Amino acid sequence: MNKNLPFTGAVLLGGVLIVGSAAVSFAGTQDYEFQPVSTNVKQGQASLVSVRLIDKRTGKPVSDAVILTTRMDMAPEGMEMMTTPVVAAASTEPGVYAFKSDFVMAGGWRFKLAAKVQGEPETIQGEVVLKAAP
Ligand SMILES: [Cu+2]
Repeated sequence: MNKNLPFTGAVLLGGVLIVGSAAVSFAGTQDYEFQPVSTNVKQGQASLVSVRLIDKRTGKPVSDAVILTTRMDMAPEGMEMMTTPVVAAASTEPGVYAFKSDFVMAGGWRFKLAAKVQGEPETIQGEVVLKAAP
């Protein structure tokens, strides 16, 4: 029995290490959330879309994020392959990230974002669902 103890200890230690590092990164990105300023957007060219990035621990907006990637598609309507370009636009207030996009079809659009936040090693991922109408 004694001979098995060191082996058991090593396995336990390995398990703790893996669980520990996963918990740390998971907790970090979970602390942030993208929220639509408004879910309603205007159908047509160059429509404005604004999302707020908040730190859920404080409820405060995060103003120093760098948006890495964006994707706009019609997944909510079963048209995931239907995408439209997104370009950055002037922000209206700290913690709000503004974009322009061409909503060529009315209905539900999914806006996916990835961002880097100061002090957070993991990339923040999020998505919001918008409704385009004339
Ligand atoms: Cu469509």
